[in-house]
Amino acid sequence: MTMRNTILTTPLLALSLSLVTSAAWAAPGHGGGDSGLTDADVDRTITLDAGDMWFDPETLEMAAGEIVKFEITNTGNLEHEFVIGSKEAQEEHRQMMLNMANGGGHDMSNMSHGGGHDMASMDMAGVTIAPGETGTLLWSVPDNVNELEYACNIPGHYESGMYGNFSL
Ligand SMILES: [Cu+2]
Repeated sequence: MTMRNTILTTPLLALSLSLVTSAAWAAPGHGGGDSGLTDADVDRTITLDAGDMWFDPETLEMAAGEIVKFEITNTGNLEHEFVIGSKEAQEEHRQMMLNMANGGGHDMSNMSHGGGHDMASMDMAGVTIAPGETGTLLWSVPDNVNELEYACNIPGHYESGMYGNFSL
């Protein structure tokens, strides 16, 4: 009896674990990477173009503490994402995207990934943008913004040069 239970529950457990993992990337959000921010808080609006394997501009000058609104227009023919995070976090996210590409769909229209031991460098915010669409993201600029980058982590895109840097 116990043997049978063990055999039956193992695949279910594996399934629910994978659901939890992708749910962490699908948004507790209402419209921004930092929950609680609204348009009324915005100090500056920054517009970017996302093309097929590039961002324009490739460098953004930021001021720590300001609240910015990114408006990213996808002028390409492919889906892209605009994700902010440390190089390490981006790499981790790319790995996750690869795994998801092999394992089914994902909804990252708006994600916020907290946790980990180093909150400042692990925190990520991002938006996924369909071709021809404009995505928006509200973000409070951290002190270490110059250590972060923005990137598209859809498999192959970052490797083709689809990322940019922040300067202070
Ligand atoms: Cu892309």
